[in-house]
Amino acid sequence: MGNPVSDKKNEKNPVTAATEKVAQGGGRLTTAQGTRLYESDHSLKAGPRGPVLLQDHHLREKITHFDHERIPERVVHARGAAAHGVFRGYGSAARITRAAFLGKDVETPVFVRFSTVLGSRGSADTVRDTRGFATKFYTTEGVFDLVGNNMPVFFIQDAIKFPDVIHAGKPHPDREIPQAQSAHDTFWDFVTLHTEATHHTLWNMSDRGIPRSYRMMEGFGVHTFRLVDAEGATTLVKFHWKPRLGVHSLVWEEAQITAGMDPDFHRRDLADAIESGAFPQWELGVQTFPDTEEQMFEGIDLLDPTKIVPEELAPVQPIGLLTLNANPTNYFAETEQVAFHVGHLVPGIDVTNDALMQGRLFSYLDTQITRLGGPNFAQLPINRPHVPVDDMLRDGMHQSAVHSGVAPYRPNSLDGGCPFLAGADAGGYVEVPVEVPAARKVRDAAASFDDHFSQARLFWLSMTPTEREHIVASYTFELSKCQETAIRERALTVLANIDPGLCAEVASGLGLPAPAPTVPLTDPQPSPALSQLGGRWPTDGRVIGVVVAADQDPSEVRTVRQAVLDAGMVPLVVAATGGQLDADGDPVTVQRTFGAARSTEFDAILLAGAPAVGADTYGARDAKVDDGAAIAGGVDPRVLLMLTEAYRHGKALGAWGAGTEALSAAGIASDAPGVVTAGAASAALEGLTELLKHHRAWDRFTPAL
Ligand code: HDE
Repeated sequence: MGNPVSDKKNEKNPVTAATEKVAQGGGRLTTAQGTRLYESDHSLKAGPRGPVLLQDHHLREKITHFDHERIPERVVHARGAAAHGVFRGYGSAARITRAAFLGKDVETPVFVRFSTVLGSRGSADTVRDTRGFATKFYTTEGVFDLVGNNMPVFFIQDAIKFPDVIHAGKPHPDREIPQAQSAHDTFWDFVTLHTEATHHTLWNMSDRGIPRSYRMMEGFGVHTFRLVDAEGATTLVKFHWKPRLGVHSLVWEEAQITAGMDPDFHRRDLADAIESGAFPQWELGVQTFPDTEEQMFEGIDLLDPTKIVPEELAPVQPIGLLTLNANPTNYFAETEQVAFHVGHLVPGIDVTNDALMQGRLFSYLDTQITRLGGPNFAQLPINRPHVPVDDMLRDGMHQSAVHSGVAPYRPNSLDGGCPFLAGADAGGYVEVPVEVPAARKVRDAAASFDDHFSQARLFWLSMTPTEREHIVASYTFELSKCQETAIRERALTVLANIDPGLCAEVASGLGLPAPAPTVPLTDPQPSPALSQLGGRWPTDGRVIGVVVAADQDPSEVRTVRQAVLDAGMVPLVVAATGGQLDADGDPVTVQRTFGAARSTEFDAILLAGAPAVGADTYGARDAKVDDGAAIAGGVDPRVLLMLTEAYRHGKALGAWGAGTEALSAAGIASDAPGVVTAGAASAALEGLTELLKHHRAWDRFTPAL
């Protein structure tokens, strides 16, 4: 639309005709004004040893711009990684929503940003935390953002408590430690006083808090949304993302070592997978509930974000497929500047009265104004809708649109009445006219919100014994890091209210008496869907370390390396020194050395040989070597450490030929669970891949619980 007169004017307007070429593009270096530069390494000086001249406009421009390169990082979710992709609707949601992008075979470009919550922008990826899972759909009806997490519940039931929970989780205000951790007094002080946080805290303490990969996380919209069909009929839903690769986690020691060895572990994993063509995929699904006046389902309050609806009660129905297929070109322009907002909605998707959601509807816009320096962040390339924008939002910092109308108000006659409004029949967003029952103004919540423990207990009872062991260990670890005994004691009472057995185990680790529950224990039906164990999953993008000896026959290594690639996985050849095997023939590049590698880089290890003790194998050079220790079987002790560590972490190990000697030197029996030995490389890889489908060799562990 727009004013035909002013449109005409614009054809000749050099501003609207300005090119998009404003970024580093491989031509000549220029100033920001486009003037070519002949020199950029020396300031303009009064002689080679003289003072710098104030007139040096290039120096001033370069330094001034640099001085302002940083924008405020996100107050939460500062650390993130993102990717582009496409979402294809199955059409199955068409009966409950008119949203065009959910129609059959409709393809919509998306941008997805994953994040941790607590840490600063430079913090490690593998910390114990909730993960963000935010998706921007550039639909034909405007942008829809699904700003979710990898856990289906939240710490609080009302947005007004968000500053409290985040201040408690962030580093202590005096020393600003610890970074990106919940294992400290203020976090546990808050979550044990404010027991509505119990359910979410339990998810954080479970394996969900330390994902193996962003590609292997579930995502949840958390709140209940309201979908609207073409006739105006409504359905309440909860959104779920189901990863094609299954839900998998690190083990805690692995997460801790990785935080040091490769703080960018998840970021790298996502980018590498996409670059290698192992495109991550998730199915979007909904649990549906009748939109009744009380907004309850099977006794579960749908407006309480600390509650789930077990999938056994309301199955997740698939409605579309997300595929991430391209990495960002520029981290800052895309991943840092992307601005999600729960209020970015399209016709067919509406909100509910969840008080957490309602507060978020305010917060996201508000925070972007500070973070992105003004109200025009929607014009940034990553945030621009892929449909025409015809707003009357004028001026403001960093305005890059050249609004052409002369009448930025409605009604007007000067722009011919444009732009016109659109009713629902013309694609307009019309809020569902839900009844608001007559009520008194109160600062209060429904009585059902007082139940803080029954669903935490449901989660605990749904875990397998191995997963319960991990939960016991993480509570014990975290509470051991608290200085205040009173906080630990209070935490134990919370645990007793989840399960006395859990409480007793953690209490014994802390050396404290186990208190009795203070609420009656409920007897919920476990939800097996909450457990991560027991399935068999694709192995796309999994990393296999191939350990080779110096005198290795390269032909088998070459073949197995190719077989790993052909299976959509990533081989990393590990040897005593860098360089190439068979440099003169068809070379195989060594990607890791024993000195630089750590088992945590690999999902599984294949032993092609039994590497002899290397020339640099002594403690003064590499602290992984204990000079005093006897070296078993003449095998490099760093390989032995790699094997025993991987074994402890439940990782699949495979060997053929001389490789089997390295296994036995490490004290690992060839018939131990999760170990495969074979006469040939292909059989070893086949066995290893089968083991990897289960993620870890769970039968290596005997839980006591
Ligand atoms: Fe957020 N949240 N949040 N949050 N949130 C932000 O917005 C907020 C909540 C989530 O990759 C901020 O742009 C409030 C639940 C993700 O850019 C901020 C409340 C869920 C991301 C904000 C919540 C989320 C954010 C900080 C309590 C899961 C990262 C920077 C009512 C359903 C998005 C920003 C990205 C980011 C506010 C609770 C998910 C401050 C007030 C529940 C994935 O606006």
